[in-house]
Amino acid sequence: MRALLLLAALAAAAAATGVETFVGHQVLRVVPGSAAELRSLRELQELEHLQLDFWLLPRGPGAPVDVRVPFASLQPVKAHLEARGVPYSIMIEDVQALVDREQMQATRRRLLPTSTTTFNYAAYHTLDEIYAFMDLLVAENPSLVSKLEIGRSTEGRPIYVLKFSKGGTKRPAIWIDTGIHSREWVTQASGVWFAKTIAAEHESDEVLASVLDKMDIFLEIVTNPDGFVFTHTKNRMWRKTRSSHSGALCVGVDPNRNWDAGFGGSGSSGNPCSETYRGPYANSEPEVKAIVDFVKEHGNIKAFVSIHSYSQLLLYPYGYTTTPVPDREELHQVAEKAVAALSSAYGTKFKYGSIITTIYQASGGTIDWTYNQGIKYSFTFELRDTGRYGFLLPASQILPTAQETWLALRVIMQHAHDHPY
Ligand code: 0X9
Ligand code: ZN
Repeated sequence: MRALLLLAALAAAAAATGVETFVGHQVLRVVPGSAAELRSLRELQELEHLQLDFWLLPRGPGAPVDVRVPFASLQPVKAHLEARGVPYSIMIEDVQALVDREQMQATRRRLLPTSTTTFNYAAYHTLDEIYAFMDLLVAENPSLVSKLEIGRSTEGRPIYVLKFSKGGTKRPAIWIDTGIHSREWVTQASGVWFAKTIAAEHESDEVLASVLDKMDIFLEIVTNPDGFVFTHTKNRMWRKTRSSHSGALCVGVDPNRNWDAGFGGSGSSGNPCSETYRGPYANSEPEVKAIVDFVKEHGNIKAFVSIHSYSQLLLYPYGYTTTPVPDREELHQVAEKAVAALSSAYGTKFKYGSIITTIYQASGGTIDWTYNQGIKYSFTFELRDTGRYGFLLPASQILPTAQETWLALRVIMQHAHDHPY
């Protein structure tokens, strides 16, 4: 009863401050069994007034589609599916209940960290806490770690990259980014854990030590800072950037459709209100442009790994075309080794393959651009889970998620180290 009252109070307080709530929203899973059932889902996608939020987009017959349905749309959506004989199940009964649980766990601590040793890696953190963590890590490891500001977000926030380097100039490098989609919280949390793990194990972990003898590692933990702040303050389900482009009624661009690789093609939207809005032109988003400029100016990045959630996938290019990449064979083998290492920790199963054959066509995506820039080892992950909690993965899964992913990253880094090009 007391918990219920607390929840009611939290919801009321949230409503009063303009915070988006998800009371009574459900996440439905639909597995279309035929092309006709898939069409029924695509019809739903077109109905903007329903305000549906596709957590997993329609891909093809047999592939699950997860969709967050606001309370007011539940009846029409279920009726639409039932009338067409499309089966569905309820993955999340009440989205707000999970958001509240996450918030209650997080409010136990709200002090800025004072050391990377006492930092709670098993909790979700705000932007300020993560930025404070970065400064602590740099201060505690001055000969290994430095912090670069590679640009500013639309709302003027600094965009930081951690550099792990034992010396040299423009050494061949490995790039890792997390959190380009702001609501994919387990990715930023994993990024924090990778940072402290690199600092803690750069001598004891033989693979890491040999990688860092020849290469540098760049890690961008909060790749979409404006979106991330928005997920903490206004709308936990925010995915895009926070830019407004002239004339658009809706805010934000999908930063994984804004890159100059097949930009504007299918698998992206020209509608500013869509969750996959590509933006007015390639690199329109300062968060994307900052990385583009950095990669070009550096000129010696050999592996590029962009980390998303959820679905448990390890993917390589392309997403915008079915034409296989020239390095398909090698990338496929690296992915196979990486997912084997990943599952050795907790048995978590990852599928792997090219983006377009494994999920769906997505144009203007990060790693298609990096691959076309000549970065052969371009990969993208979709971390846990497969839909039980989706973007609302309980904090208790942060450490296992980060640990298993790290094993896969080590394989990719070692392969890049052993196969210079
Ligand atoms: O649609 C996307 O951008 C990715 N899925 S997500 O749920 N994280 O939004 C899939 C596109 C494939 N590319 C990458 N995973 N980068
Ligand atoms: Zn994503």
